[in-house]
Amino acid sequence: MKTQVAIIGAGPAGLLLGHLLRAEGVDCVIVERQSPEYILGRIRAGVLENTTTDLLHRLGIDARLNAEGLIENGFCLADGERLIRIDTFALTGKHVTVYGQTEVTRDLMDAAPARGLEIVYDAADVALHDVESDTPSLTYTKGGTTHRIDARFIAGCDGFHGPARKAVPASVARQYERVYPFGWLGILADVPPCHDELIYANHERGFALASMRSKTRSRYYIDVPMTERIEDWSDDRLWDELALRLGPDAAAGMTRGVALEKSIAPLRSFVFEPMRYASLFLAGDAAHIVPPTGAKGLNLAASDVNYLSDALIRFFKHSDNDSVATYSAKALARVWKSERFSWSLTKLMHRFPDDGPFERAMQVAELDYIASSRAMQTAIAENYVGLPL
Ligand code: RFL
Ligand code: PHB
Repeated sequence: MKTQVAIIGAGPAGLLLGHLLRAEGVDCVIVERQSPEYILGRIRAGVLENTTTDLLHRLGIDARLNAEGLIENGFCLADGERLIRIDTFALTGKHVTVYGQTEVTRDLMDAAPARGLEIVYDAADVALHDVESDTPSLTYTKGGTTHRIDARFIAGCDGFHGPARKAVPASVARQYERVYPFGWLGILADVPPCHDELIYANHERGFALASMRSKTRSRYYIDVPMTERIEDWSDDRLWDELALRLGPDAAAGMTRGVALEKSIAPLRSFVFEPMRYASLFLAGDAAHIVPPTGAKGLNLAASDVNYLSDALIRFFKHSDNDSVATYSAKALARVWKSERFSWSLTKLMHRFPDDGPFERAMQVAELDYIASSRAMQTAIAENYVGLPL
């Protein structure tokens, strides 16, 4: 098979890129290792910036988003007894939308056939070839047969563990990484949220987050050492811990329910440079990871793809090489700002095992400053709603 852009991965980055290219008549095909059912079983992000929802509106894949997305005009930072509200709308004129990554993915997958976006699921052994040339290709196996796709470009939208990043030679690659000494234990349940806005809590017992997917479905997290086993966390134990960490007011509003999903995710900051090598582009988690504090992971994938689709459309429709050449620098400038925000909110809201009284005093001082300063609140709010593209 021959195409213009071969995309690896049908996560949010790959699906959005595929739709944006098809909308402008650029040929592409997505090759995905998993089945559709597996992809739709993954529970991940829940908060979308305007930059992300704008892409869905532009594509016209927004009927369910418009009907079911919850507009959030603010969120809260809790520190023991105190609740600091960041009024993002008053401070920036912008809001975020609560609409799960699973739903975004479902909408993009459902819209694909009618828009001529081909997705090959269950593709095993995906391998990249000749990425340093103008004639790269992909091979994969399916149903016992090896298939080959020749393309002008390959887009690696294959997440943190995919093969694309590994095709960039070590001699040109730079990697930056921080692994945090805890993970997030998450629970999803069909119960109303405890509060109408998200609450990030830094309690002496540890971090907690009260989030939601809808008015009837809640998502909560606590931080735990990565040595914890999910089997040791019964639903009751987790609800008890959440109630303590979120504080009495949130606990009073909390409805307990059976876990639909419960899992522990590691926390990591990671950046890979450059995001383009010859005919290969990287986008989303393939190139960078943020800790989930601040909900930037999915939104960064969407902003990468916004730049990348623009560059590829200019290349194919207007014979313009410049945007292709500047993609990596442009995307990385925004990536690093999101890395900084996610890292700083993680540091502010978690109790690190090696922290002593000084580090704790710094957290208290920073939260005091945030509580009393509109300038500090504005800085947090503009990062939370998403920095301009
Ligand atoms: P994805 O979503 O990981 O999609 C990559 C796709 O590539 C496929 N793939 C391959 N396909 C073919 N051949 C191979 N060899 C392949 N290897 C992998 C995978 O099957 C997959 O379908 O990356 P993408 O598109 O860049 O999107 C990024 C977001 O998914 C990610 O940033 C966020 O979900 C991160 N994240 C969260 N972000 C938030 O903003 N808020 C959250 O609450 C939040 N929770 C999470 C998360 C990520 C998690 N992970 C990675 C396990 C919770 C978890 C558990
Ligand atoms: C979620 O709802 O899953 C969520 C919300 C905000 C975050 C991380 C995760 O910062």
